[in-house]
Amino acid sequence: MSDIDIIESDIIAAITNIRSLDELDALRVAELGKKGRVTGLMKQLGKMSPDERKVMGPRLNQLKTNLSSAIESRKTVLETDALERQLKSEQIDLTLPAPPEPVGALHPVMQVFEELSAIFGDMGFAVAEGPDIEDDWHNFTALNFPAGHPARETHDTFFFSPQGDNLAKVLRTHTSPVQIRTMTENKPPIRIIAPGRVYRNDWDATHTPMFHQIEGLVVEKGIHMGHLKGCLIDFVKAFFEVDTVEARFRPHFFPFTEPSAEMDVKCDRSGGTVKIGQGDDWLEVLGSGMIHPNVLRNCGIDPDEYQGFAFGLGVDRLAMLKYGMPDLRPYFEADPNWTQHYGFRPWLTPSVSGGLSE
Ligand code: 2NL
Repeated sequence: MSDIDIIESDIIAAITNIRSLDELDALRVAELGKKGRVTGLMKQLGKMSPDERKVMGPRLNQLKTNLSSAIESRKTVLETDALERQLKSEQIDLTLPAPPEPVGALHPVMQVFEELSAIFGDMGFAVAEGPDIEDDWHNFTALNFPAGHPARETHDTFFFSPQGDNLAKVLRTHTSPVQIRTMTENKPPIRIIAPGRVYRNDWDATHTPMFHQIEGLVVEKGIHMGHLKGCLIDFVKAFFEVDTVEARFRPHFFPFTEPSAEMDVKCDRSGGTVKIGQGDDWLEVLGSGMIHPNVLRNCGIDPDEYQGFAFGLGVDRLAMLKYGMPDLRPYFEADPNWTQHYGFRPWLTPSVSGGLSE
C-alpha cells in the first residue's frame, strides 16, 4: 500500500469514529484546510518531475474527493442522529392532564362597582352609562355651571381642541352628564346610578388623572330630603356590612343641588385601619343634595311637578376604605402580586341576599 493509501484509510477510519459535528469540522480543517495534511501533499506536486506529477496529481485529487465525500456522508449521519435525539427529547405526552391555567383576579375597584350595583339594584335603581368624551353643555352648562362660573375652574378639566364654532369637548369631570342624558331622554319616574371613569388634571399621592365615580339620581313626585337620608343610610349599612351606623349631614355647596349636604359616618381609627359603625371619629363618604330646579328645567322636567335627589362618591377611595388598601398608586400598576393579593374571584358576583364580599 502506498503512503497515500495509508493516509486515506487512516483519515477515513478517524471520520467513522467521530461522534460530533464540531469534531468533524475540526478534522476537516486539520486534513483538508489551508494548513492541512492533504494540502501539504498537494503543495509537494510543484517539486515533482512531470512524470511523477502525472501519476500523483490525479491520485491526490482522488484522495481529496474521497475524503470530502466521507466527511459529507458522516455529517449527514451525525445531523440525522442529532435531529432524532432532539425530537425524542421534545416529545409531549398528550395523554397527560393539562397544567392548571393561571387564574385572573377582579380589580378591587371593579368589585366595588359590582357591590354598588347590587345594593342600588336591590333598591330599584337601574345602571346607566354614557360617553367619556362630553360636550360642554352636558358636563357643565346643564348642571347649572353658567359660562364663566368659577366652579368650572375647580374641576381641572382636560379640554380637546375646539372644532369650528362649538365649545371644546372635554373628558367628563364627573358622571353627572350621564344623568343629564337620562333626564333629557326619559320621563320621570327615574331611578338610576351612573358608575364610570372620570378625568381631572391632577396627579399626586392621593389623586390620579383618571379615577372612578358613581352617582345616583332619583326623580319622582314628592321626593324630599327624608328619602335622600333614608336611601344613603341604608346604602352605607349595606356597603360596609354593618347593622347600625351613625350618620350626619353637613351643609355644603354644589352648583347642581340645593340644598347640598356631605354625609359623614361614625368610625374608629384607633387600630391603624378605619372601622365603620363604631368609635368617635367622623368619616366623609359622599356628597348629595336635592336636584337644583335649574337642572331639572334644563332637562325639560318641570320642578313644580317633580323633585329629586342626587349623590356622588369616589369609588377608588371607597375601595381603599373597605378593603384596607393604604395606597392608590398600585391600582394602575398591573402588578400581578398586588392583583392576586387584593383582587377578587371574578365569578363571585356580589348580591345583597347572597353576600357582597363573601
Ligand atoms: C361628590 C358629590 C354629587 C351630584 C353629585 C348630580 C347630578 C345631577 C343633578 C344633581 Cl344630573 N346632582 N350629582 C349631586 C351631589 C353631589 O357628587 O362629592 N362626588 C364625588
